[in-house]
Amino acid sequence: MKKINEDIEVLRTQLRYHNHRYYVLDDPEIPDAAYDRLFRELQALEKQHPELITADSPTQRVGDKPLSDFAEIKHALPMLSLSNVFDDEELQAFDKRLHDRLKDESALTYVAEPKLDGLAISLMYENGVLTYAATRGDGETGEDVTHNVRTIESVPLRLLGDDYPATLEVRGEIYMPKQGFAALNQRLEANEQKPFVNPRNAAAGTLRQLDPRITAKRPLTIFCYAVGLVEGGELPAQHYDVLMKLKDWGFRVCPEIEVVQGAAGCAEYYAGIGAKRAALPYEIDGVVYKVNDLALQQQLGFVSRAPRWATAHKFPAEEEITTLLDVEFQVGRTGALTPVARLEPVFVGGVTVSNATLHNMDEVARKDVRIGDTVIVRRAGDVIPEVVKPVLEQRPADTRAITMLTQCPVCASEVLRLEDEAVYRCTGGLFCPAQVKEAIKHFASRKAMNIDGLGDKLVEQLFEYKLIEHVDDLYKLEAGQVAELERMAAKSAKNLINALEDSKATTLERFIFALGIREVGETTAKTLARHYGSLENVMAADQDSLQAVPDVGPVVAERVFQFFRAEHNQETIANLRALGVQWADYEAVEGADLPLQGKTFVITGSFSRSRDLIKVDLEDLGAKVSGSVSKKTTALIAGEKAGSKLDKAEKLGVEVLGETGLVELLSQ
Ligand code: I6G
Repeated sequence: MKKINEDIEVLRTQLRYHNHRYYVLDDPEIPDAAYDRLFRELQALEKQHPELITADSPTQRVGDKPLSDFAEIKHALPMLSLSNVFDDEELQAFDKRLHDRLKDESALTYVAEPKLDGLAISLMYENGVLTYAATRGDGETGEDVTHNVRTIESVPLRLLGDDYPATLEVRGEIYMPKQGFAALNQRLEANEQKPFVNPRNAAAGTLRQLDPRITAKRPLTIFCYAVGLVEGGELPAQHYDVLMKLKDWGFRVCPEIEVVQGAAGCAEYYAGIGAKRAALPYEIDGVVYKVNDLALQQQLGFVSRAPRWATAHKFPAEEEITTLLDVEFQVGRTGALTPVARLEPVFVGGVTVSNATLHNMDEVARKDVRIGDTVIVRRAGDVIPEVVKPVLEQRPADTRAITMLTQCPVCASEVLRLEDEAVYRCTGGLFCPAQVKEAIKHFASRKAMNIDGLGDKLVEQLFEYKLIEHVDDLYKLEAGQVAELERMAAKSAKNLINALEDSKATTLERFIFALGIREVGETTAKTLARHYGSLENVMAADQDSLQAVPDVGPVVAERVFQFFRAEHNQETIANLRALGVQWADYEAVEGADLPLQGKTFVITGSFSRSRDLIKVDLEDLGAKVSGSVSKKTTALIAGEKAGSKLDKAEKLGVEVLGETGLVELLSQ
């Protein structure tokens, strides 16, 4: 029996170690299959000897019975809230208050951390074993959510090391990563269940599940940020060192945390995290600054249930309410008319917004928006501001319906909606200055001719002063003319002429993409270039030939065919070539298909090299690389830590290749 108990403990220690590597450090040491083997071995031993099962065993994360209710837990120490600052001035005032109170002029050292948009949690450990987990509740008393928190793999059931205090309360934020949130909502929608509005609600809803088996299936995780009650042990004297200690004991601590100096250091951190915000894998709503020195924290104390030594610097709200004053229509490159809301200016997402897109008329109808409505406007990150919906409860009596125009607002040509399209279009084509201007912007853009320095504003000016009327006019520009424009001078004009000159040496796929043929994006342009080898071949292709190109359907074939039949397009192309635009042709691969032609792959997880490079390799062999798994997927290329895409591939019976399989595929 002693031997069995020892074997069980060895397995538990190994499993805890690998769990920590995988869920906390994001750095697994062994493959999933090896972990599963250890896990099953432990399960088998515990099944034979149920009397040896302990609550902190890695097998005991999911209970098997739903609860009927949540019990209440009185916090050992109150869970406080944080004061807020909303701008630099308030941040300076916060810092000054601390200096005044401490009667010390020298810069304070702060720990700056992202403020997660999740749920505050208190985790209590006695002798290194998790005894309960409670929500914040009213700060004095929270709800006992131990059964659910135990299912979160990144919450240790037993602490690592041996220098933790006998009683240790750890506080942190439970949250749902953005990717897991998207996958969960997809799953809910596929099962005709209501999706969650945002990751915070999803995390809250999941944590307040009475059935831990449901929680266990949802991708919750934690960042720990402070300790509460500590008895029977010593902690370091600086907050940052406490966080590092928490890491040693097996807790997940946010990797973005930094030690900064003074209010200036805080402000710099805030700007840095703001710039990174959209790319972070989790939602944050601001940053938190805390005085690093715990003795100073104690000296500063608390005021009205919030610590004086910490504050949250909130990001500006991403949604605001304002009035929709009018709607105008913007004409795009393909003639599509986009309804644009003119708004009572409102400060949202850090800028003043007076225009927001309404996308198209179907969206206008779906959202039931009218001129005069009070509307919710959203601006998140660098995304174009949009009207989310009207506040129907505040609709005035005299609102007006938004109606489509019958004539283009720029060239007065007729506006039509084709049967199979969601948008209305101006029928003016290249007669419409708005469409030509947008076509030139597209031609100059990074993924097309990549004309450095020729941004939208400059195109607007060149157009306004009639220096260009068609794309080929760009290559007739002279430095002297350009230097006359607003915000331009001799040097910037010369740079533009040089950039135009550089852009003349291009590739066939870039040139095809730059032409702005409807429905021909980067990928189709590349496919056409590789398939036909030369522009002459693409121009001469009939619709049957075009439809035989992988991923070119009847609509794209028709667009490409018609584009090259139009005389003005032929003329523009001839002019561009005469002005020096050139590329190297490919060997046409028509008929002799590339080895992976017609096959579609999805790449997920992490590999020994970047996914972009793998994509390029596959595409060079003629494959298509898609973002989502479907029945049509040839195979899923799954690296380490593949998530929901792997589940979906397995469910649909799609072949799955690991990194070795990929290497074999490419070498074949
Ligand atoms: O609500 C909170 C979020 C994040 C906090 C907090 C925090 O630190 C990163 N820290 C404290 C001390 C409190 N609330 C009270």
